[in-house]
Amino acid sequence: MNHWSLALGLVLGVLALREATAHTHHLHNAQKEREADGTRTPRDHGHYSNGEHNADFDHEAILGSVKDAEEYDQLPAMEAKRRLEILLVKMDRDNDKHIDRKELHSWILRSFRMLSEEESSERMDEVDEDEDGYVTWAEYIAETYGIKDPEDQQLLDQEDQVEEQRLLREDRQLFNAADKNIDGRLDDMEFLAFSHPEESPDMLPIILQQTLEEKDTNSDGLIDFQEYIGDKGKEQDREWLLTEKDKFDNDHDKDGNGILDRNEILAWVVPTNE
Ligand SMILES: [Ca+2]
Ligand SMILES: [Ca+2]
Ligand SMILES: [Ca+2]
Ligand SMILES: [Ca+2]
Repeated sequence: MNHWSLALGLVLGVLALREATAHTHHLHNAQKEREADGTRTPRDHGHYSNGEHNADFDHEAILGSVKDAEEYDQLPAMEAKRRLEILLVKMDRDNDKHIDRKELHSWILRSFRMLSEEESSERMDEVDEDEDGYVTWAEYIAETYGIKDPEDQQLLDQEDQVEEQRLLREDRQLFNAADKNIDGRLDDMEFLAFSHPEESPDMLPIILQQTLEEKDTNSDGLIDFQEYIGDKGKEQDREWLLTEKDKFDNDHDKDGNGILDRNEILAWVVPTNE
C-alpha cells in the first residue's frame, strides 16, 4: 500500500470510527453544550456543518490537538505530507507498513484523550481566576454560571432556572467526585476528570448515577425503552420511534431482555468503556 492510499484509508477510517464513537463525548461533559436530546457534544461539533464536511475535525482526530491541526493546515503541501508520513510510521505499531483498524482505533482514542487534555487545560486557565493552579468551586461557578458569591446560590432558585439548577447540581456532584484528595479544590488531573468524566474510570459511577436520576423515572435502577426515549418521544413521529427502537434493541440492549442494566447503560453513555 503506498502512502497516498494509506492516508486516504486513514481518513475514511476516521470517518467510520467517528460514527462508532459519535456518542462518546455526548453526555455529562462540563462544556455546557447541550443538544436538543439533552446530550452534550464538545468534540464532534461542526464535523459536518450545513452538510459540508469539516476537515479540521479529521485533522484533530489524527493529530490530537486543535492547535497542531491549525498549524498543520498552514503547512506547505510537501511539509504536510512529510509530517503525515512520520505520523503513519508512529501509528504502525507492528511495523508491517500497514495501518490496520486496531492501530487506527487506538491512535484515535489516544488523540481524543490528548484533545481532552488540551481542552481541559485551556478551560482550567479560564476558570482558575487567581492562577494558583487549583480550581475551587467558587471559581468554577463564578466563571461558568456568573455566581459571584457561593452563598448566593438561591439566585438560581427561580422556576425558570430549573435546567440551570440541574446542571449546577450535576456539576457539584462531579466536582466532589473528581476531588480525589478531598481538599475542596481541583488540581489539573482532578480538573481533567471533572471536565471529561467520560474518560476517567473513577467517574463512571457518578455518570451512571446522573443518567439514572435523569432517565430512570420508576427508580428501579434500569432503563426501559419508554424511559430511554423520555418525554420527547411524545412529540416525535413513528419513523423516529422506529429508529430509536432499533438503536435500543440492536446497539444498547446487548442481552436482548428489553431493558438496560448498569453495564448496558454505561456502554451506551460511554461507548469507549466497553
Ligand atoms: Ca484557583
Ligand atoms: Ca483536590
Ligand atoms: Ca427504570
Ligand atoms: Ca438488557
